[in-house]
Formats: sequence, C-alpha cells, structure tokens
Amino acid sequence: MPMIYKMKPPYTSNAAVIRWVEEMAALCQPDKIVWCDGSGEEKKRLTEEAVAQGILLKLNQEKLPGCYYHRSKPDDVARSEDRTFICTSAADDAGPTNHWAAPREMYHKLHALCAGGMRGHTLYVVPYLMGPPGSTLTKVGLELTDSLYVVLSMRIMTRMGRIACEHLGESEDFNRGLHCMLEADPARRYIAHFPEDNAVISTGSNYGGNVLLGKKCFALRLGSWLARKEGWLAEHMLILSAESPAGEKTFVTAAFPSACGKTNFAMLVPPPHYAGWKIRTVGDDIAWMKPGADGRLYAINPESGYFGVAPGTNAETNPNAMETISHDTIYTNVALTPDLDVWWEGKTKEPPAQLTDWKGRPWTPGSKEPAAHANSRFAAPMSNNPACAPEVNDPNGVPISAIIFGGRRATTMPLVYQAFDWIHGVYIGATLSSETTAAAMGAVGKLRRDPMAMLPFCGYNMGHYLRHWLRMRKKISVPPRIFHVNWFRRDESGKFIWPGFGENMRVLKWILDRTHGRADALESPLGWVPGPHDFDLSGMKDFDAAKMAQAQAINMEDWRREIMAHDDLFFELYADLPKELTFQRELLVSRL
Ligand code: GTP
Ligand code: SPV
Ligand code: MN
Repeated sequence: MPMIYKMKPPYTSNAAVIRWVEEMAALCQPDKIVWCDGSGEEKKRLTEEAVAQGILLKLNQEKLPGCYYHRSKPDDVARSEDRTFICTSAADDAGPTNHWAAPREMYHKLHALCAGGMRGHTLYVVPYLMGPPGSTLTKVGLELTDSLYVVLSMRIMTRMGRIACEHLGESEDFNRGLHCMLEADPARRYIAHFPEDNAVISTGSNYGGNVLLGKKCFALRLGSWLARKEGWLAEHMLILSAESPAGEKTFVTAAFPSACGKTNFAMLVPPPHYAGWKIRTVGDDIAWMKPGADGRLYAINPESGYFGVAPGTNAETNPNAMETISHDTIYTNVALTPDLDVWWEGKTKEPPAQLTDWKGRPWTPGSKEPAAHANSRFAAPMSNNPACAPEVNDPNGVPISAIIFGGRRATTMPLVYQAFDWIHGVYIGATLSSETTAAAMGAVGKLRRDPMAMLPFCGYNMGHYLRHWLRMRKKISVPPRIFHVNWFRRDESGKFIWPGFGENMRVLKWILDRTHGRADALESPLGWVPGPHDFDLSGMKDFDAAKMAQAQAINMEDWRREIMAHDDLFFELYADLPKELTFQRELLVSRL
C-alpha cells in the first residue's frame, strides 16, 4: 500500500475505522485524504474551496447570509430507483419489490468502477451520527466521498465529525459508506446496499438521496434491515409535536411518499382559529421508533437537517420553512435572480421578470420550461427552524400517540379516516398508494402502491417487512392509533378540494381528539370518519359542509377499482404476504 494511504487520523485510534479507510483509499487512489472534524473552521475552509472550484456559488449574502447554490448535472437531479440495489446472499431476502444483486458480483463490479476513481480528487472521511448523542437508538456511519457538496451537505443533515468517532470508541459497529462521484455518469450509477455487512457503495451520482448516505441508504434501507433484526422500526415518517393551549403535548408521526407533504406537515402553522396551539417539528423525513419500557412507541429523528422540496414553498404555505432557509442553507437546482437571490415556482405569485434557470440559461415568465427543477431542494440545519421541537436532542425520543399514512390521490381517497385497530392500520399502510412525483427519476403522476411510503426505501423483503409491522404490535401495549389522510383530492375542474397546509390543523385536531378519546366518529366501510359535529369547519373561507362531504365521499365504483388495484401488490408479494392482510382485504370487501 502506498505510504500516503497509511493513516494517522487526527482524532480516532479505532483500528477497524483506520483499516477500512486505508483499504478504500488504496482502491480509489485519491491525491489526498482529509478527515473531517465538523468544526466551524473546517466548514469555512471547505466552503471557500467549494466556491473556488465552482462547486458552490456564493448567494447574495445580504439577502441570504451563509447561503450557497449548487447546480447538479441535468441527468442527476433525483433518486435513481432503477439503479438502486439490495445485495443479499439470498434473492428472497431482498424480495420482489427491490432490485437484487449477489453481493460478491456487485462488490466485484463496483470495486472495478471505483479503482483509481478518485485520482485527481480528495477523499473526505466523514464520520457522522444518526440520532442524538447518548441515545440507545443512535448509530454511527462513516462516509468516504470525493464530493465537497456531499461533505458540506452531510454537515447539515447529520451530526458530523469528531463527535461520531467519540460515540463509536473502539467499536466495529458502524455503517461503511463509499461514495465515488465518477463524474455523475449515469452509465456508472449504482446505489448498492449490502445489508449483511451494513455497507453501501454509491457511484456515478452527486444527487442528495443517492449520495447523502446517512439518509435513505443507511437510515432507511439498511436501517430497516437492522430494525427488523433488533426489534424496532425505521420509517419514512415525519415526527411532530402538537401542544394544546392547555399545554398538553401529543406526538404524531406521518408516512407520506416522497414530495407528498411531510416537511410541510411537520412545520405546520395553525390558522388564526387555532390560536394558542403550537406545532413543533421533531423530524421531517425519517423516524426510528422503538418500544419503551412503558409499552409505548418512542421515536427519534436520526437527522439534524432538512433536505426539502423548494417548489411550492412560500411565506403562506410554509412560513417556518421560509425562515429556516433564510440563512446557512445550500440550495440545489433552484433558479437565480440577477442579484443572486433564489426563486422557484410557487415562491411568489408573480415570477421575477428575469432569471437564470436551473440549467444556467436565461429565463423569463414567457419561457416554456419551469425556472427551477421540480425536485430542486434546500438543505438547512434543523436548528434554523423557529418551530424546532426541544425534544430533537432527547436521547429517549418522544412517545407516539398516532401514526398517519397518506398519499397523493386525485380521486377515491377521503380527506381522513381512522383504522379500526393496529392490524387494520397495517393493512391501510400496506396498501398506501400515491401518484409519483419528481423526487425520483421517471414518470410523474403515475399511480403506484407504496407500502408505508417505503417502496423505494425498504431494505429487505416487503412481505417480511409487513410481517414485522404486525409482530411489533405484541411489543407495544399502548399502540398508536392509525389514520389515513389525503390532502390532494381534486374536484371535477381539477382543483384541490381541501385547502391543505395550515388548514391541515383541522384534520390533525380531529386525530388528536380521537387519540385522546374525545371526538366521536362514524363507522364507515373504510374506517372511522368524523361525524358532522366532530370536525371543525368554523372560520374557513370557501369551505363548508357540502365541500367536506365531497372531500370525504366514499364512491363505490372508485373503491371497487381500488381494491382490484390492491391485488397488483398482493400478487407481487403473495409468497410472503402475511395472511392477516388477506383477511383484512376480505373484511373490507364485505363492508363495502
Ligand atoms: P420528500 O422530502 O421528498 O420526502 O417530500 P415531503 O414529503 O417532505 O414533501 P413536502 O412537504 O416537501 O411537499 C412536497 C410538495 O407538496 C411541495 O410542493 C408542497 O408545497 C406540496 N404540499 C405539501 N403539503 C401540501 C398540502 O397540504 N396541500 C397541497 N396542495 N400541497 C402540499
Ligand atoms: C425523498 O425522495 O423521499 C427525499 C429526498 O426525502 S432524497 O433524500 O433525495 O431521497
Ligand atoms: Mn423523503
């Protein structure tokens, strides 16, 4: 091994860490190795380097202090689900909904791709924590990357640097993540997970979900594998805290597929009618949940920042997000104003007269294409959020009273209903569906089943995953109540029926009342629904009982089609589908 790859790391003596970094360096052959410590001095230095190399553009510092801009390659702007692999010895462990490859073959292929792949580049060693320091749920990852954009983003999204090695000590239990950019070449793009080794190799991309390895790769795909093994849940869920005017705090999680409203719901600002209520954000994308000694389910947010969708975000829809991203934020693929401010579709009612679009071309309101990419994003530290919950750093996590599932459905799905019990709730989650969004490469607006919003993120056999959910019930004596919502139902003219955003507080309020046994409900074929006097519409503009009936309508024709569509998933999973779900389907048919 060449001497420059012999390690004397500045802050750890962990032999397993050192050996692995040496091996990967010898493979990728970078010109230089830098161990990131997570300090402010380091942030300043690396940011300056990123600007000097043209990786980041410094934005208008008067309007956006500490903010920078990154443009990715036009064919590298969203997660690449068809290049994402679960590599287990047995194909059955990856299951029918994942792309599978044999670990040995995938290692062979990717080691060949990475050989010398960092020549001319610097290899950054990025140790990071997923979860607050001191929590039994918290885990350590190490990402080796040749992307400064990744380093600076990981610094926002995780607790990064020396702190992670301190947490690790001499243990060998850490996630091994290798990211080799390879010019973001789609032909060399692989996001390969090796659950049996708690390892991931990502090549040929520089886009968020493909390369910020703590997030989807570790916290969800490998996390879900570990969760089943260790008896907990790793989920694609926001976590919010709702405090009533009387000071009663209730914690809720919600699983919505990508770009279906998690960040917005987690940052909800109640309308004036709900003065005195405080909604605070614990997490906006991922929840790790474990049964506590008291029989309740406790959740932590493993992340420390938000990698959020820019389009649609504005001072009315999400004022907390606007405040969060007003400083110390990295923007990716949004549009630029002439004075280096940022813009995206939906930021203001009237677009600016002149912009530079996300591809770097001049743009005017007459231009045919959107100025910002539909999946343009911000990365901002959660500490910027004026509504950040103090519990984010609580090693015990927060006790969850309700779990909400929801998708983007133009038809069929009512605004809100409640499962009869846990098993019925698992069925509702398992059959969750949504129109696809720009968060993944491929068609947008296509209806697909997305069980628990985990279709792209479940690191093992989906049938086994659903069974794990059913089994968890036995470890939780006080199970969260389970609900389904749909903010996205449309009327005949194609307009959203429900106003959404802050008004979602009304739905949340009914959910909270139900979990506390305070609101009545009617029994519908789908589950419990609000009765006419249990859902508060007062103070709403242009929304009355008739509109509510439209939002809640259960149309038999639609539901006949819907249940047939459940079969697509059930056929796919049939070999491993828990029988409870088949029974639930029969019960639903008989109720309809
Ligand atoms: P990921 O980060 O991809 O996991 O997305 P997410 O689930 O956090 O979705 P996000 O909150 O970023 O919302 C995605 C898009 O949906 C944005 O354009 C939002 O403005 C829009 N959106 C969010 N909530 C609502 C709502 O209640 N009603 C409507 N009509 N749109 C919403
Ligand atoms: C998602 O697609 O669900 C995201 C964005 O949260 S990414 O991190 O790119 O996966
Ligand atoms: Mn997400």
